[in-house]
Amino acid sequence: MSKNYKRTLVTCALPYANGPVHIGHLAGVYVPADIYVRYLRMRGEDVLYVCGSDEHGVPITIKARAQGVSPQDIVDRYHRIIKDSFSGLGINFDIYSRTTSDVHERNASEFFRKLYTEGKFITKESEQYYDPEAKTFLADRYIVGTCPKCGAEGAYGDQCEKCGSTLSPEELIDPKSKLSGAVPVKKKTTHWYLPLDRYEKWLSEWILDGHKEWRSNVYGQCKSWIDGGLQPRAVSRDLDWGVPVPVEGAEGKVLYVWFDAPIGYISNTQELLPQSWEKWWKSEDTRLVHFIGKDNIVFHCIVFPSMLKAYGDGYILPDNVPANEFLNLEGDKISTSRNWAVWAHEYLEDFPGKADVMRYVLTANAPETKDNDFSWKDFQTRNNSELVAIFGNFVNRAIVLTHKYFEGVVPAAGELEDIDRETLAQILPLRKSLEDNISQFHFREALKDAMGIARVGNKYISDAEPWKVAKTDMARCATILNVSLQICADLAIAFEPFTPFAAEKLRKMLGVSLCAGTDHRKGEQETVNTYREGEGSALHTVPASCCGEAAAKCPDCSCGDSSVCLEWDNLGAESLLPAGHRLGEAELLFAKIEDEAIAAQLDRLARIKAEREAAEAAAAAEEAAKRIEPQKDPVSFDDFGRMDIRTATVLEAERVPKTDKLLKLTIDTGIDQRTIVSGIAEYYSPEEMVGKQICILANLEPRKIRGIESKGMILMAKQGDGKMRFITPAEALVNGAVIG
Ligand code: B3M
Ligand code: ZN
Repeated sequence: MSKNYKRTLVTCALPYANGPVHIGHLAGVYVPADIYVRYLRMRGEDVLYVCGSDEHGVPITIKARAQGVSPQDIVDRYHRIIKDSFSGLGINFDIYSRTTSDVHERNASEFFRKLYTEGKFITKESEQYYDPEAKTFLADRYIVGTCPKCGAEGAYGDQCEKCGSTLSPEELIDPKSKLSGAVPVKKKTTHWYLPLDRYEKWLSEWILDGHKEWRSNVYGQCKSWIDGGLQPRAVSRDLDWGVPVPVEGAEGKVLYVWFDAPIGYISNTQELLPQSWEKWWKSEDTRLVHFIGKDNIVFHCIVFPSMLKAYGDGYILPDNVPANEFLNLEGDKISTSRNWAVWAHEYLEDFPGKADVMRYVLTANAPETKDNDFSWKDFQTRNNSELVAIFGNFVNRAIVLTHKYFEGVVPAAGELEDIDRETLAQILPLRKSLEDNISQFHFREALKDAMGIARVGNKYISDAEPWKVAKTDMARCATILNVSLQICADLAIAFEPFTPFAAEKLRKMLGVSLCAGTDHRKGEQETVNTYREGEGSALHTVPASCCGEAAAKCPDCSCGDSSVCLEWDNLGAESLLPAGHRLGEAELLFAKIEDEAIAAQLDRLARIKAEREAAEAAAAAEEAAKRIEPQKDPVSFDDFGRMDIRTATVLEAERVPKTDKLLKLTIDTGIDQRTIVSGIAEYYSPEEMVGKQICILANLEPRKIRGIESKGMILMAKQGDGKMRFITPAEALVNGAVIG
């Protein structure tokens, strides 16, 4: 950190409560943030970690309409699913609240009212898109059209899901109402705007001059927004779901969701720490870090800071905004609306006890500098070849062999040999690299460093082969296992931020506890070095003094069940586990993932893709069917009069050999029986045609088709989607009836 802060406030983008969270959200925002918070806490930092559901906005009201329920029903359902998903993945915020809370409504209203009263807004009458059928203004996602940036269909009025561009409804090509499908009309309405242009100079100094260290994708997006000239941004909407605009004459208007949601970070903090929240939001001793996805950069780097600047009162600004790019799934963009996602709650059901595996894989593939891809094959490979075969295998051999040869007690090491010293000497550099990488939000690289420790251990025990040495030199075997167990203890520390459940399990096997620093979930209580029961860290409440101890016995540790209390600074130190320390029982750290489990997931996606393609084809066909051929050039009445169109009945029908499209029909024209060859085999089987009364052009000059003389033509109606149907009289007529 560039400055000596006393505490760190970490916020995570508030997920919209219009659906569950998926692996794209986890990879983009929540797993990296959780790694960062766990790591800072282990370094003894005082961290507050807040998030909550974003419960306003049009996506929620659209879903409510579609399901015939209230928006509150939608947010209640998904708030619970999302909150449980985070907990199941070991993403343990100090508070996970919601923007329909009373505290937030009061807070957001007060925030708006202060800016309004102090004249920080401008009001503008403008023409907004209005749905004449649904009789409602079309804000944001109520309107869809073609994205002007990438040409994707179905772009929303505020954002294109395909390319991530932030849009305004006016930019959409061929806009349509999402509610009724009607073409929207423009209607006058008045709204309040935050004049971002007035903050342009200040933003340029604060970001472009002052935060060159921000990630290039974040810095670059801010630069292009600022260089492009900032425009006033609406902070209210004509909607009935949201925080009502708290001023006279604003009936039917609510705060724009992107005005109210970031204030949710402050509201969540106030809910948790009603007395002491301001030290987190209004003290220069607090470092604020926003974890978000790239589609939220402008709101967290331009809009929200401008709001805080306008509000004044000492609000701090983000010190960093490590926004990730997008994660794709099996080579295609993750999409809530297309159900092309791995939903967090479904993953936890399908892979019980494997929260760490997903955390690990999403970090290993994190889209930190560019979009990246998640594949189930890679998920299985990383679990089986890295977590099981290296990390788990190493730990298992070290612990099982200690039980086998030394009754589960850490044996004393004899004189270390070069291989022992060289092996142990690799840990500290890996720790240093891990620390540098996490501090720079390079979590992929940091995970490689942690995995590097496991590789070092695994190679050491494989080369040293204690199971062979035990046959002849038990003292040497003791040294090898002692060294191996020290590296296991290193892993129990290093992996706590990444795979907290496995790290906890490993600590249990090693018979140690962990000092994981402070948390604030208990609200205003005195900050203690709280050890959290069973939420990714088998920890117990201990007096603050405990964490001052190194890995030696922890005299005050109230956990009492462990002679060793690890902390970050023990990573790479000598003899974390003293000789004589008793281990816990050995158990598998990670289990193999079998092909069947992966196949089931790929089948699920294949079904979703097939259903989507069928729906898209049907929609395309429906669209195509409406495409009408332009009328042909005029013909004279005489020209038409020369065509002899008659009714006729099909007597026989058969496919023309070696063709896909031709039927040979024998028909009764009332004049004669004749053969017609017709290209209708794609639309009708021979059986379907026999007995049907059709209309034919009887005096079409005969012609040979595939060696068959065809005398006449069946009249067919063809839609824009290519669908063809023969024409038949409204009721049966005699064959030969003249059609004119
Ligand atoms: N609800 C998340 C999104 O755009 C949005 C974040 C709000 S953070 C204040 O998907
Ligand atoms: Zn686009």
